[in-house]
Amino acid sequence: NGETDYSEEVDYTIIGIEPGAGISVTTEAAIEEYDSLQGWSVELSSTAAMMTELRGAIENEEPIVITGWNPHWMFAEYPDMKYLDDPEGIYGGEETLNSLARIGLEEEKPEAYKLIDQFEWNVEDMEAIMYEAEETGKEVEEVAVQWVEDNQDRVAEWVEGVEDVDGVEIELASTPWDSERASSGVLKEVMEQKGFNVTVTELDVAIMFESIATGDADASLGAWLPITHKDFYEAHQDNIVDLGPNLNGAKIGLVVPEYMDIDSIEDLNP
Ligand code: PBE
Repeated sequence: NGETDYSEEVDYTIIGIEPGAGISVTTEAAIEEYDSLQGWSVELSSTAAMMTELRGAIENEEPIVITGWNPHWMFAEYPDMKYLDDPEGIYGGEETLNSLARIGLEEEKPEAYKLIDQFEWNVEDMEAIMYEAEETGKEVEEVAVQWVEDNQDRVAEWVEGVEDVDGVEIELASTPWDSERASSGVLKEVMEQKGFNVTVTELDVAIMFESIATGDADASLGAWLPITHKDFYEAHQDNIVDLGPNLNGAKIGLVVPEYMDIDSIEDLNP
């Protein structure tokens, strides 16, 4: 139907990220499901390596297929990219980033529970932090602290009705992506201003969920639902408290540069 067949040019390879990521699991499912991805594989390494390959491809106007998502700075840095249509719905539609708490947190540390439950922001907030860190070379956590200072009106809504505490320890389980460095960094700063003593630990997604379920960690902001972390969520949902979305409008999928004249995953090997 007129589209270019890029499969040989990209060597039947999707450029992916860390093996522990939800999007890596989802991409394996897409390869199983789509006829157009028969014989394809996903090259798993790291987000940084994927971004390096993307940069090289775009500089040379070569075809490339990556695993992409929002919130991230990739679309600010490379605005001429598009998500491929996903008629089978493997990657789902709009995702939310949900906050999770361990069972018992509400009773044992009610002020922490209340604050975490009240924390919510949006894609633009998170991407602003991620993009500034990328552009300036500053740590995401450092930019997050500045964001809290600059957005005290927003912060006021999260801490409404939350009493100050004196050094209550909080273990936040996070994952190793800038999106969660941003949210955890913001929440840590806000909680510390209320007197909490917050530790953020970056874990594989599977371990993040497990640590909330076992009670090793108090809470996490990094559950991508309903699709990206479906398997992990379903494995642990009876042993975690889902506080609902802290961010709406997230998305994952296969992403290509605009100069590739295809629109759908089904066009990858027409
Ligand atoms: N991500 C970013 C992660 C979660 C945060 C979409 C790359 C994933 O598990 O796929």
